[in-house]
Amino acid sequence: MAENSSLPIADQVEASAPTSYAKLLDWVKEVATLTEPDSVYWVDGSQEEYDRLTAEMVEAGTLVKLNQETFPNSYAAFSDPADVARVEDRTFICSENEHDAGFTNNWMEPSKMRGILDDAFRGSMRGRTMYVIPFVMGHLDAEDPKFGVEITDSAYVVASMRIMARIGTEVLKKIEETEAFFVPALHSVGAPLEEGQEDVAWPCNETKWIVHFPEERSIYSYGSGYGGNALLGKKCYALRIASVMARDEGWLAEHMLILRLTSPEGKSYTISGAFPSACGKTNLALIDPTIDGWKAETLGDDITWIRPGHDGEFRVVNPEAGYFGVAPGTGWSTNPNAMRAITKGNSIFTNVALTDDGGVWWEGMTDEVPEHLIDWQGNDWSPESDTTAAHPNSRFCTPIDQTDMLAPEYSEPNGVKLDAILFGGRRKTTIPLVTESRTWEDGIFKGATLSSETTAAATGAVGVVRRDPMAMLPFIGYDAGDYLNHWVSVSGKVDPEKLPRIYLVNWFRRNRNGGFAWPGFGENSRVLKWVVERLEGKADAEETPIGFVPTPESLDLTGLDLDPENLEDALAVKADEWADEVKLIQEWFDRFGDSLPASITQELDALKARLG
Ligand code: GTP
Ligand code: SPV
Ligand code: MN
Repeated sequence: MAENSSLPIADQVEASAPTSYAKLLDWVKEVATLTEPDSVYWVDGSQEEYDRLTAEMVEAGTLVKLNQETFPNSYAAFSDPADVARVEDRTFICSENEHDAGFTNNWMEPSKMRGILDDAFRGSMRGRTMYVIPFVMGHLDAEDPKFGVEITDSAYVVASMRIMARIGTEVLKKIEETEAFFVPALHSVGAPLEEGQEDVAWPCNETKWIVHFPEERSIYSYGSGYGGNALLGKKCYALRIASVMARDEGWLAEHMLILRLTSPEGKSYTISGAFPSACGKTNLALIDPTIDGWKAETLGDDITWIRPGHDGEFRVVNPEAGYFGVAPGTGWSTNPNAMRAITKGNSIFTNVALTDDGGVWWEGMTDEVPEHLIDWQGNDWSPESDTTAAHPNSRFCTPIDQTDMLAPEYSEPNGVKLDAILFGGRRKTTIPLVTESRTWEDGIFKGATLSSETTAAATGAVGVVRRDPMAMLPFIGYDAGDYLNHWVSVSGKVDPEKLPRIYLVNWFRRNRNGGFAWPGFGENSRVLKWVVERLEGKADAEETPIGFVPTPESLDLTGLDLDPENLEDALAVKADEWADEVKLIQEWFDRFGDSLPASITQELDALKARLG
């Protein structure tokens, strides 16, 4: 804590800062002067510090300490019921020119937005501690480490950031030594405490602002304490701001998992997958293959940075250090690898339910439903209750290095060669279980037209089909047409022979009776096997107007009790559904105006011609 509190806050910062790096010091002083915290604390990232902060939060009622035997060193937090997900309608890209934000983003003139933010942040940390968190996305010893400093008045954010990113003293030292650029990321829950006012367990503000200035590469987040709104290294930096850096520097920042798959012959492949929020990334990243002899290892579950390597290949790296995973549906039968990582401890759960023995529970965790729980809103709950015990967007926050199946390549600062990309969404109809792109250009087209039914990961209606290009709709930090052009141009930096093959997948298609046509989860390994065998030139496929779809015999279904009707429904390419789909794609493309790459519109023309 800053000593000598009779001094103005900026002088306190000057006197107590563990750095003399002027760029950083000046910004911290400026923010402290604006937000007027009681004190300023520089986060070192140590275990002692984490233990102290979590103990303080238990004392304050923000965290509940869980049963130390079943969930060692773990805590549960419960948010304000109005602060449970990303707020896309309050998220802004404030580029100098409106065009540069594109039609997929909210935009406001930067000077006007700065005025609004100045007013919001003025005095917003009164009565609170201001924490300064130096962090790096990716490895500290990467060729080009990407630094950030988050200032926040939330200890929950500090503790969560320690799980999600590499933070603290080592990072600060490196920023200082190399006089590095860092993304200034300012966060406040927007709930100043007046003299004598008592705090609440989850302070936040009804008004929320999640704002990015892409040219300056800065982030301002106000009013929310939740996930992607507040842990600014994640979606705000590693996707929105990083996508702009990537555009300018010739790489890609993507909303993708990364999985290593090794065949029984011992050949390894790296596969990344872009699925919209709550559409299966974490589950696939932690897959437990149901087919003999195939080994899966995790590299990342949410964000992937793809860079052209030195040998004409694309290389992928996971810039994060933890999971912020959807709890419901993560269970011992569907995702035992996630459950093993979570129950090793050191986790923070948000908006899950509490069991009577001091543990946590959520829908789908166990087949047996507990007789009594305290639900995420603090009410008694029983299986007869007509609400869910855990919020549908409740989350576990767990260090990735607790994963038994973590790939050794996770510690490679400059990543591994990428062999295949999956684009996937949640579609009840139309999109087959898996389709191989005809060409790289067709693959970009498939990414550009990706669509999915909306989920609880963001506020707003659930279950509405929307286009979600490369699963990046809420995360592209600039014009969507420019983004697709960038995908086309970055491909030119890679040896055409070494471009990954692109697949469209859909685990969520319904059968003729309305149930899931495909069992999903571990059984998706059968699809991955087909993908690898296609890369190796071994698996059969049927050529359809939309691309190559497995013949029923080419999928390994050994030991799977799958009704042939289900398989047929999962793989069908239906002319009437595609006639409707093409119209929707055309409407989607019309929204881009003339910023869509010509190669992508050509793909649509070619698809129409093939469909006849
Ligand atoms: P974010 O972390 O929000 O980006 O989500 P995510 O893409 O990591 O999704 P996640 O793996 O957490 O899955 C979201 C929901 O989809 C969970 O409720 C899962 O149980 C469910 N799910 C995941 N994979 C499958 C699958 O193969 N089939 C079916 N039917 N459901 C799945
Ligand atoms: C998502 O919504 O894609 C998430 C959760 O991974 S959040 O961190 O809130 O963005
Ligand atoms: Mn996830």
